[in-house]
Amino acid sequence: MNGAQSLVQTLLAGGLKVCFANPGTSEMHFVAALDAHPDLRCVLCLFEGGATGAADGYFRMTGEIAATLLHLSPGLGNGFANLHTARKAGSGVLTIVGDHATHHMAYESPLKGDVSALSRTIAHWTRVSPDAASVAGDGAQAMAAARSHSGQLVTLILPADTAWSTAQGPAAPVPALALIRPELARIQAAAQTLQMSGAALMVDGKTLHGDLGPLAARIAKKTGARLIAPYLASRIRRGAGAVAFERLSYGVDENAAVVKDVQHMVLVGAQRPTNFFAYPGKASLPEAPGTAVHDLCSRCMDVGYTLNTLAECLGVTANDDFAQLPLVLPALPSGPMNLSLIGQAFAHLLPENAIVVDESITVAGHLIPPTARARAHDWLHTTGGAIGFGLPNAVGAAIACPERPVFVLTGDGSAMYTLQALWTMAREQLKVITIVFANRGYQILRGELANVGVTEVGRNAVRMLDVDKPQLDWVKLAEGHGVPAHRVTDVDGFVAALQAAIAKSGPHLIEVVCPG
Ligand SMILES: Cc1ncc(C[n+]2csc(CCOP(=O)(O)OP(=O)(O)O)c2C)c(N)n1
Repeated sequence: MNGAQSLVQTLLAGGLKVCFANPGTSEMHFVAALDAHPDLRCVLCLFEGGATGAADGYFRMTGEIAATLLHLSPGLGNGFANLHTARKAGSGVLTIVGDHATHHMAYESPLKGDVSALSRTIAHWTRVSPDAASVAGDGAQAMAAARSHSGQLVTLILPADTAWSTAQGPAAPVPALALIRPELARIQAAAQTLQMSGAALMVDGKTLHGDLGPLAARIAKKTGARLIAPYLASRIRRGAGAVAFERLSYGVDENAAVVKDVQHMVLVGAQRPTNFFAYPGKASLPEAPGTAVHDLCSRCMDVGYTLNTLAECLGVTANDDFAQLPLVLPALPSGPMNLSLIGQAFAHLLPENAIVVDESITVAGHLIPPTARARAHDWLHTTGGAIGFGLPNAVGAAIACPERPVFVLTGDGSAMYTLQALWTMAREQLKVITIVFANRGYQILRGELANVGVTEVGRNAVRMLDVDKPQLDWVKLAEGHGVPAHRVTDVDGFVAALQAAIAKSGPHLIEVVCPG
């Protein structure tokens, strides 16, 4: 058995099911070892950002880690932006990077680079396997690290000779670290704080989509505290039956308005709210000066224990009721192109238990409100603010949940970053419906230019913000990747295309030609 085989068997023994891959020569022994184990699903992504984004989507929907297989430092670099987004989402990802054989590193070969240094700027845990005998043990440790602290980014770097040299055999799985818990006295104090006037319970992570959501809502109801979720959630349950979370906002002023009356902000599994960007003369933090921020339980700690203990302190029981959203479907609209009506049509047609991956940037304001009370669904945001997350994330979500339809809402600018994910959707026959809002530009940046005080927009600015001349043809781009597609220019066309896409199997793309 060689090092690569010992690693694959270790990963399988540890419960790994999927590897999103973009291999090269230095990973060929690993590829050969994977070939002997069809029970580990290998998905080719055609770009490393596709692989890392898919692993993020997979974790968001399963709470389980997937692996990515990347090629030296250029491969890891290509995967960086979506690792950044995964980190902000709190996702665990096991990244395996092949590197040159140890003796080859003495020379300046074309692909030589500092993989460790690159990894350490983004990953929580980085290790270079020193020899074939260590690879299996390092693999088991890497899996444990990726599952620890509720999910971490982990990079295991395999010099090619550690993969091809003789190894002893696979290693037994290593358990993830136990989650750290806040002291009981701090939880008891927080229970008191939540009953004070102006208190808010800020939650994030799995509280937004699992059983902990109703628990947090019951705590909020019992104490009178507001229950607030971030603007960008890695995954939030929405629609009929979901918890009615208040949400923070994108804009600095809107964000400040949400929390202006909060005097005590209790964070449980949530980070301190921070505005997206700094602007001249505007604050970085949304809360009013003097607001007390109580960091009770960080998101890498034991959020379940903390909320359950808070509930015990307060006498909250599973029989207490809490505010749940009712089903309210807008009527099916028709007429000329109008983004508000497109939002209503989407809300009307969204199937039960769908997954929505949202990178629709400026169009989101038309899509989020009407879907709030649609059929129950999960909504995944671009937590890291780095565009190019949507299509790959949908690949991972669809592989994680093959029985659920996945919708990607994306701007045309964002979709261009990682459009080769369409090919993976076609090859794997994933039920992903991609809706591209083709406003032919970076619309949000036009607004941001105005935000920094620019009133005269000249040739250079226009040429950096318009995605036009030549015009992108999303139908041809999709078809060229093996995904059937429609272009729609009015609401009726959108309704018909979406109904048809929902009714059939496999992926589909709808290009919505819309104003900026
Ligand atoms: C990796 C990365 N590069 C650049 C940006 C800056 N940026 C933010 S939004 C955006 C354009 C988005 O355009 P599109 O997806 O078409 O959405 P629209 O603004 O038109 O609604 C850009 C370039 C970013 N957020 N991330």
